[in-house]
Amino acid sequence: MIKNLRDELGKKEVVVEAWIQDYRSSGKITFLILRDLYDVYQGVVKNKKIDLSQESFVRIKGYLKDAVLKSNELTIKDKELVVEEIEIVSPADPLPIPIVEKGVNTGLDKRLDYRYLDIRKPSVRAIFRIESTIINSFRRFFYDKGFIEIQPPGIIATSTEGGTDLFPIKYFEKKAFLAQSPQLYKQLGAISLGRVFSTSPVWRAEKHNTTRHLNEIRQLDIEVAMADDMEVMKLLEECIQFIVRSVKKENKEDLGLLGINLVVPKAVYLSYDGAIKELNNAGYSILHGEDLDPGAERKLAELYPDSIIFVHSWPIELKPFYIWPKDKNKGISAGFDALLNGLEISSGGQRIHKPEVLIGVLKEKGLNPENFKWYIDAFRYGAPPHSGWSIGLERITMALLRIENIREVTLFPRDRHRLTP
Ligand code: AMO
Repeated sequence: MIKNLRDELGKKEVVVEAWIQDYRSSGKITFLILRDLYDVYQGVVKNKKIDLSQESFVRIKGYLKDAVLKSNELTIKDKELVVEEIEIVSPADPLPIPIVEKGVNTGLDKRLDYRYLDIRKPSVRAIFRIESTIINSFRRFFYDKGFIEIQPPGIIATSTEGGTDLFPIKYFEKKAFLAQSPQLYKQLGAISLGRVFSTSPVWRAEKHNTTRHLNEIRQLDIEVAMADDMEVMKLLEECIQFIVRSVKKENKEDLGLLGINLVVPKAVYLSYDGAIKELNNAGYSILHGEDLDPGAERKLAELYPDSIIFVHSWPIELKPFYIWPKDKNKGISAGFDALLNGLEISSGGQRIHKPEVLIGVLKEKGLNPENFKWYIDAFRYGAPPHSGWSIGLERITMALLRIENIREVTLFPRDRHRLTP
């Protein structure tokens, strides 16, 4: 385990391990900028010739002249570590990208080529520490409510969200696909286990290359028996508020580093009809029957700042085949989306739990019920009504941290052109 400086505070003689973020020599003195998992601080080497390079990993024996830990944050102004012995544990070759951005910033594409180095930057690491809190607090929220965490399959036989955006794979003598959602399996979990959640990677072969879409994402899903769309929207509201409170509490330093002041969002509930009316009244022209485009999502965020905006009761034709037709005469479904800071972060709804309704909707949507026989049959044995939703992990991270490009919040993004590292 890395010996961080703050673990050693209070001792006369310290042993620390760190990366050499930078160094400069002046006469017989060498100044080191050292970085460990928590802090960046200065080391001073006197009368020693050492072979240094940026980002080499070193072990140092020395003593602190004047380090103080203030509210969990090491103040390094005027504080220094006097180096008595230094061992280069792992030397670094010349760096292909700078770890400290000075003046000109490296382009995102180049940074992603060397992502394993890029994530050494404190501001980049802060993003992934926050993302870790997001997943963890999602888990904690539902685990504490008695939900069961399930592990849905990643290889599937049928499309869940529509047929065109699946990655086909060869599965021995059969054709299979990478899962684009745990959707059908979490439903089967809920109708027998009651209340389930999952965190899983999913793959979508969407060709468009945008700042908000990737081909591999992580989804935080829930599915609840005997709950309707309104009840699971309330759970989503409370879950997001819990996540934000957790990040505020557990990632104070990271948020400070990123300059983000997080506000626990309130919730606003709009029907699809209502949202379309409000948008048009606010001068954003959009037709009834159209999906909300990014501009419409941003406009709603302007109208309701610092809010989770739920848009519910969507037209049946705009929602997937498994969504319950709430009012067939009016053409309204029990599907919803949730927007945060101008971005869709989640969607969900009540599901169809009756085989004959499911067969009808599949046909209406031009899908062949034969391909879904195993799924339809699962509802023939006392399947309770059920509802759920899915949060895109990268999307909620972007929305909370107000980051424009989804690649920034993805450790090793997979997009139309990128498959390495
Ligand atoms: P949907 O397809 O809307 O619904 O996905 C749910 C959430 O996942 C995120 N998301 C994406 N993020 C980045 N790139 C993509 N290509 C991408 N696709 C989706 C979004 C989105 O809101 N099975 C349903 C959910 C349900 O009904 O429970 C589903 O997957 O944040």
